[in-house]
Amino acid sequence: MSGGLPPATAFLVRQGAPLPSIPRFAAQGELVPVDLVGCTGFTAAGDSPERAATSVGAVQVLVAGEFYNTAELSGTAGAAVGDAAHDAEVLAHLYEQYGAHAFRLINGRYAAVVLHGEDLVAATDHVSGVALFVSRVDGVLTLATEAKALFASVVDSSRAQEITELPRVRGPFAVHRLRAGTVTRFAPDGSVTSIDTWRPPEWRQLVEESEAVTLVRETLGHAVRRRIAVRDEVAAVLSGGIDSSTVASLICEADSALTTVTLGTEARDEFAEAALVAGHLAERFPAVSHRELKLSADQVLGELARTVWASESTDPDIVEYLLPLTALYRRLPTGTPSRILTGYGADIPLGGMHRISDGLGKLEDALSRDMATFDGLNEMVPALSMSAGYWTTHPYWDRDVLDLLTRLSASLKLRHGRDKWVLREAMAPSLPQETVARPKLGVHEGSGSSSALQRLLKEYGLGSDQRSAVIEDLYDQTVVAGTHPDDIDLLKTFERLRNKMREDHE
Ligand code: IOT
Ligand code: MG
Repeated sequence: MSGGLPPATAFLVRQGAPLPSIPRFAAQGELVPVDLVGCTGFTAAGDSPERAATSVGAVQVLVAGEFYNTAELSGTAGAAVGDAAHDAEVLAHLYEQYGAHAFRLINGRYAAVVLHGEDLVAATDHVSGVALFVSRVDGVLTLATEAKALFASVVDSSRAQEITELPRVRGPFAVHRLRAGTVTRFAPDGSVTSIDTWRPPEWRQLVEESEAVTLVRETLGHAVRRRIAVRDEVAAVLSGGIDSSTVASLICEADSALTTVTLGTEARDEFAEAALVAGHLAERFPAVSHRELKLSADQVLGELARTVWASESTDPDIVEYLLPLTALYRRLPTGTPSRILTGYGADIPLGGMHRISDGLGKLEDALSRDMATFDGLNEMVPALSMSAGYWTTHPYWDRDVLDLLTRLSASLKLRHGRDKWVLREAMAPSLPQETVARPKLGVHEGSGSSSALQRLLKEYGLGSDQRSAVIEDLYDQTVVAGTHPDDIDLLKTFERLRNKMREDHE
């Protein structure tokens, strides 16, 4: 990962048959033909996309994204894995030994396709950190990391076949999503079978306060270190809240140079809170540089179509969270390192989005619900930042971290009147007291993007329950019909929906 990006961050591959056109991904980068026998396809948008496809013996593999536990894997799986030059080769060697169970060993942020004998096997990591989609037309499978590339690859949609074993994504014909933490095998007779590779733990581990605090700090520190890997410079998107400040601090402790960037608008910003953290870190670690990016709330809102296009998400809350981040990635100052660590995802296993007053049972309800429903929301897909040329990675959703945080008892998350207590306590020695004690402010609140969207809806006479209609309409335009977000007129979209609503009422 010399330049900061994985070899490839997007691919499309089809069994045998030629593609009607070269795919277009939201992830930006040079397209390279996939070099696998019996397939056509392209990889894109990485440091060395040609390295994303490889074969070892009779096993051919294609990988987008990266693995984080190759050091541990070589200890378990032997010299061939240890000597592998890149992740695709690691997977090929693992697959030779373990078959589809290879995916149970890997901790990463990736989507992969394996061709072995007559079988095609497809998988994404434990949380679908890189999403993967599949279509079947006249029995021929096409797989891609972005659904839009599949919608564009089907010439005659009447021939698209339903794959009943897999969830379908929104659209006029069958395009399916591979499940998180699952390996799916497509046999030549059309049968589709899956094995689980990860499930959120349901049990709760009872550990002492101090042991929990140490575990959290060590596990997170390790996840951050393996996301830096080489001592290159990295960036962190910093709100000055406990989640991203923790990541920034652990990056510094791993001896990496760090650029922090904070977004604010005229409506609201967290500049003071973020500057406090960056200043505190810079006292101990001189290789910290901090930047503030100020946009208007309208500029942020102007990224709505791009956010939907890149994330392919239709969940209105998720799109609201991702909106300011999309705006930020797109306008990062030149010279920002191409590898960005974020604090995204911390609030899910730690219950940060829920009210303290609700108590432990309700907190567990919320945790179970969130851990059971994230798949398909696409909140961490790489296209979001790769559409601006940056690779993001999320230490809180590292497999080991997520596993640990989920199974810690709720009483460690909600304790002494504090939310996310165990994380705050773990970081108390490293961060300003004010940061450790800071209550949560969501990214959508801190940037004013929620209120800007509400304002626009109101202006067009649309209720806040119409958020979904707006987002689905943008999805249909960009993901299904393939219109580039720069060619979408957001106000016209609102106008059209207003007119449609009026007609429906008449
Ligand atoms: P929030 O936790 O506020 O932000 C997520 C990350 O975005 C932060 O950790 C930080 O790295 C970055 N960020 C936030 N604000 C700024 C800013 N002003 N400037 C620069 N970077 C910033 C929503 C949320 O509240 O985000 N995300 C939750 C919940 C996800 C819900 N998903 C689900 N239920 N499946 C989260 O856990 O991150
Ligand atoms: Mg957070």
